[in-house]
Amino acid sequence: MTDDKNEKKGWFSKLKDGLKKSSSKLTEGISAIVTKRKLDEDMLEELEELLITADIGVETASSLTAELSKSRFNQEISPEDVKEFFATEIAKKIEPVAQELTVDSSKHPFVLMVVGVNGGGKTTTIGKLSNYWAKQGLKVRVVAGDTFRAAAVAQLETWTNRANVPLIKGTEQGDAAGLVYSGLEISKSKGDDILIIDTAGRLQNKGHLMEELSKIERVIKKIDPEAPHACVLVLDATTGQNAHSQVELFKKTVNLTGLVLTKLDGTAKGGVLVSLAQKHALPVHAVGVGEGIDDLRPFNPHDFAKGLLGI
Ligand SMILES: Nc1nc2c(ncn2[C@@H]2O[C@H](COP(=O)(O)OP(=O)(O)OP(=O)(O)O)[C@@H](O)[C@H]2O)c(=O)[nH]1
Ligand SMILES: [Mg+2]
Repeated sequence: MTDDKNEKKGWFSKLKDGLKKSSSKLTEGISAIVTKRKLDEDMLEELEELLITADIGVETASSLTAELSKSRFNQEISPEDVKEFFATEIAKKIEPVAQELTVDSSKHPFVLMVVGVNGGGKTTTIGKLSNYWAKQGLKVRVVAGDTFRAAAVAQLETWTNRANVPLIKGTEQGDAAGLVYSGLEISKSKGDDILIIDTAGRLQNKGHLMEELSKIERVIKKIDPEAPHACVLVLDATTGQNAHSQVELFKKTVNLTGLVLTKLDGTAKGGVLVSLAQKHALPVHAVGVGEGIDDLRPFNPHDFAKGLLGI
């Protein structure tokens, strides 16, 4: 998740490429709508519909077009002007939620729990984060709290091996909360900086798995009442508006502190990040733009908004 200047350009083009499916829908739409020279009611209405179909959310879409109307109604306008205007306004809207996941160094360890539905990208994100923090010289350890799915531990181990961080494993189908409890004890005794807890993917209809999550949270608190210090929900951007119900669902079970949005490469639904930011006011820590170990980056609202509008 580095963000230094040399890498900045490469990273931006990667984000822009990733968002191409989302942005081409918007830019082609804008070019098709903004054909007349002066901004009128019809154009505004069509632009609003276009923004809604790009998953930006109804409220945000109408507020963006209202602002455009206020500043440019009946004035000459080009598709480029509209793109620039939307990119600037979107960046302003999402700026408040862009907060990097910071590790509180006074905690030993800083406990990070990672939750989400099946296949959202939890394990992959943990692999990327472990690597990032380990490279910074922090002592990272991971607990394979997904004891539910057979191949889960092996998959996680591939990542922790790559990142060169230790992994705590239990038995298949074993008690996840028990494993997390002993994992945290070990981590404390070793003086780790960070303990990351992977969990099994779960859906609403799997009540026992949701209950298991709150149990994990409870056993962590027995050792450290302030932990977990962060509980991040990993959301797959390709699910579009469905992401909202996932946030609501997990909020009910655990104390969510932030979001990571994965698979922004190759989705036409990247706009959902804007409506998520508006609706839930949860920090967006990072975005995933690929399956590689370096394909997780801090969420930069300006880059994202530009990428979304294909600028
Ligand atoms: N293209 C792309 N693929 C990703 C990204 N993040 C994760 N994936 C892929 O998504 C798939 C699922 O990722 P996992 O990390 O296994 O997801 P999970 O949430 O741990 O899944 P479960 O443990 O089954 O709940 C894998 O094939 C990953 O390589 C991303 O940012 N971009
Ligand atoms: Mg997993």
